[in-house]
Amino acid sequence: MTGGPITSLVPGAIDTTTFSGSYTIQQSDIDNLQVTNQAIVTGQDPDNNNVTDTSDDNSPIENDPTDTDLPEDSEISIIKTSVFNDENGDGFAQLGETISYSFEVTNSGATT
Ligand SMILES: [Ca+2]
Ligand SMILES: [Ca+2]
Ligand SMILES: [Ca+2]
Repeated sequence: MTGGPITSLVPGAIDTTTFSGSYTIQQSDIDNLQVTNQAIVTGQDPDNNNVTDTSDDNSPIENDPTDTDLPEDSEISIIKTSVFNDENGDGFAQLGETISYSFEVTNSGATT
């Protein structure tokens, strides 16, 4: 976060420009499909006593965290390949000979 401090705020004044910030989304956030956090503000009254508040998402009198929903991107894919095992080496398939299968599974989405 950058900005501040706010040098003075008269009664009724609202400051929306001094502070700003960003957060870099982590894999755990993508897996949770949400980022939740809060800010705390501290000011000094005329007697230099601290006055403080914990942020709310929509009200000056509540203290709910700010939730940011992240769009889900979950995808998976599989490729299956096969090899004929010509176990007697004669170039033909006989009863009892086998086919081996291999599987390549890929997480092609953004969530774990
Ligand atoms: Ca609220
Ligand atoms: Ca609050
Ligand atoms: Ca054979």
